[in-house]
Amino acid sequence: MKHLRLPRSLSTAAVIFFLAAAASSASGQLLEFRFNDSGTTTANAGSSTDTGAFLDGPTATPTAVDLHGASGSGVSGLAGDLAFDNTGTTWQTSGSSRLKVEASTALNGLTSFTLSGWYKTSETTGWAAARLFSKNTTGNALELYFSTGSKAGGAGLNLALATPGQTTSTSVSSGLSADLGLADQWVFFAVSYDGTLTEDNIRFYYGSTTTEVTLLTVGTLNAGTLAASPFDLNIGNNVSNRPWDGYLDNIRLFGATSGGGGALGMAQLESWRQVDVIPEASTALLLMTGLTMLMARHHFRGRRNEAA
Ligand SMILES: [Ca+2]
Ligand SMILES: [Ca+2]
Repeated sequence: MKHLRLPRSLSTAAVIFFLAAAASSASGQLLEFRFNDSGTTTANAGSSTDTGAFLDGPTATPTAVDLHGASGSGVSGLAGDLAFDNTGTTWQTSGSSRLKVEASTALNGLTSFTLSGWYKTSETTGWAAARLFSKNTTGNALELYFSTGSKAGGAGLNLALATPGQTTSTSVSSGLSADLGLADQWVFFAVSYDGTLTEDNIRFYYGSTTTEVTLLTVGTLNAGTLAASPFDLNIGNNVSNRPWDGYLDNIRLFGATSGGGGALGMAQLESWRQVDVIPEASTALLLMTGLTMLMARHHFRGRRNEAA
């Protein structure tokens, strides 16, 4: 009978470290909205103190609303997985409902970051100008929005950032992509920014529930470190009239205040995609992998002791 042979360097401590590292993959994860709760607010599972509130109506006098979708409306489709349902809006013409992160501090001082999440809509046209993320629309400090979009023509995402000293932002486009424009199914999106680099520092990615994360476009936006900003971060709209007319789920911000580590790579993003698609299976697989390594380690030690 053949036995699994493991390198001598593999210790139980290393296995435990592996499990701990896997479990703490949330490091640098500042915002995470999964929407699997209820009411007019929603929990932020990230490390920042920011909180999310669903609002509708005029900026000065908004109304608290519950924009949780039904059970099973989330990316996994499992019972208990809810999405942010913003379908009550109409593209660009009406609807101010949004997830408001009041006076968000999560983006302040970041040298690198990644915005990621999932969107889904049955609407086939009119995506242009819809906001996924919007902070400080007056100066367009940071926005991620559709530059164009329709089921037939594909869609493009724009990341806009205000560089230091500018009053208006500069934007970079993902270009037109059929994969970003899929209607009636969940689309995984991510855009990373590495402010420690002055060129080729923006990357747009996409994926789906059945397609692995793929790099779509590399671009340049020389904006350096993000300035501290007292403004609200709105998700799924700007302040009032650029709604994403559809569903959103598992909205995340990763970031670092020094270095480029906040700009996640394709493999890291693919791990998150897999966790989102089959959360239970991913957790079970992780635990099984760890247990198998531990059992193999103890078996190997047992064989060594027999041979000694
Ligand atoms: Ca969810
Ligand atoms: Ca609608």
